[in-house]
Amino acid sequence: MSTQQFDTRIDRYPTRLEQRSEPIPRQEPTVWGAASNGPLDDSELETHSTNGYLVRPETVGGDWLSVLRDELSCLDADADPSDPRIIREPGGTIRSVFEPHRFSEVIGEVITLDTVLPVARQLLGSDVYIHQARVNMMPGFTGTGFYWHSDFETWHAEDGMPAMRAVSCSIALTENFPYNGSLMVMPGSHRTFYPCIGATPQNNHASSLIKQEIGVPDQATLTEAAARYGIDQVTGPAGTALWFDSNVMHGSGSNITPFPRSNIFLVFNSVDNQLVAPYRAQAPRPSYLATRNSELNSFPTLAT
Ligand code: 6CS
Ligand code: FE
Repeated sequence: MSTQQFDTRIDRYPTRLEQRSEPIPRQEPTVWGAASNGPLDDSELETHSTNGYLVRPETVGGDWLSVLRDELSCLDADADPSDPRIIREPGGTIRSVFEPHRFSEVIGEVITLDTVLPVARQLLGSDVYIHQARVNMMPGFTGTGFYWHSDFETWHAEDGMPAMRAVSCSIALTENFPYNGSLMVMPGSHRTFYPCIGATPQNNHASSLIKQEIGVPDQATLTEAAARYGIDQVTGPAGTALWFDSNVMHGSGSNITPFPRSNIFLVFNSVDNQLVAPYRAQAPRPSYLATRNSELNSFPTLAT
C-alpha cells in the first residue's frame, strides 16, 4: 500500500499534486543561530536570512585545492562503472559522485574545517549531520545543467525531510565563471514553497539525477518567481563557498566552455530534522542520497 494512501501525518508542504496549488509561505526561520554561536557576523546572518544564500570567499585554501583536484582525478580514474553513486552525463563523462567523502578521506576532512562545520551548526542552530554529499563535476564541453528546482521539494517529497532546516555548502574546486555552468539563484525565493505537479515515479532518482522532470515548478510559476525575486549568478575563484538554503530556487546552465565547474556540495541537516517516511514517494531513496541514520555522519558538538 503506498505511503500516500494511509499517511496520516500533517504535510505542511504538499507537492507533486494532481493540479496546480498556491505557493505556501515558509513556516520556519532561515537562520536558527546567532552571531555569538559561530563565525558568521550579524551582517552575514542577515544576508543569508534575506537572500537565502551567502558567498564566503577563501573557505578552502589554495594548498587544499590542488590536493582536492587530484582526488577528483582519482575518482574519475578509479570509478566503478556499476557504482550507482557515480552519475554520468549522456556522453559518458562523470556528472556527479555521491558520498565522495567515502571515496576520499581528504574530501571528508573538508567537512570539519573551521570554515565549514561551525558555519553549518550556526545557521541551523544545532548539531548537524551530512544529509547528502556530492561532487558535481560539470565537465568542460559536456556538462549539462540542472533545471530550476528547490532541493527541499525533493528532500521533503522523496526523502521525508520534515522541515526547512538544512543548508548546502557548495565549495568551488575550479573557478566558477559566469559562462561555465555556475549556479543561478533567485534571491529571497527560499521564503516561498512552490508545490509542483506530477506524482513521483517509482525509482525516480534513476533519471532525476541526470535530468529532473518531476518536482520542478511549471514555467508560469518560474516566470512569476523570477519577476518577484530576480536571478543572481554566483561566481568566484576556486575555494569560494556558496551557502544556500534548502528551499532556495536555483539551477545552472550547461557548460560548453573548456573550463570545468567542479564543486563539492555538502548538505547539512539539523539533528532535530531527521528524515521520516517520504511525504510523496512510494519508498525512501538510497542512503547515499539521503542519510537515514544521522549517527553514521554526526559530528561531535563543537565548542560554541
Ligand atoms: O535529488 C537530489 O537530492 C539532488 N538533486 C538536485 C537537482 N539538487 C540537489 C541534489 O543533488
Ligand atoms: Fe539542487
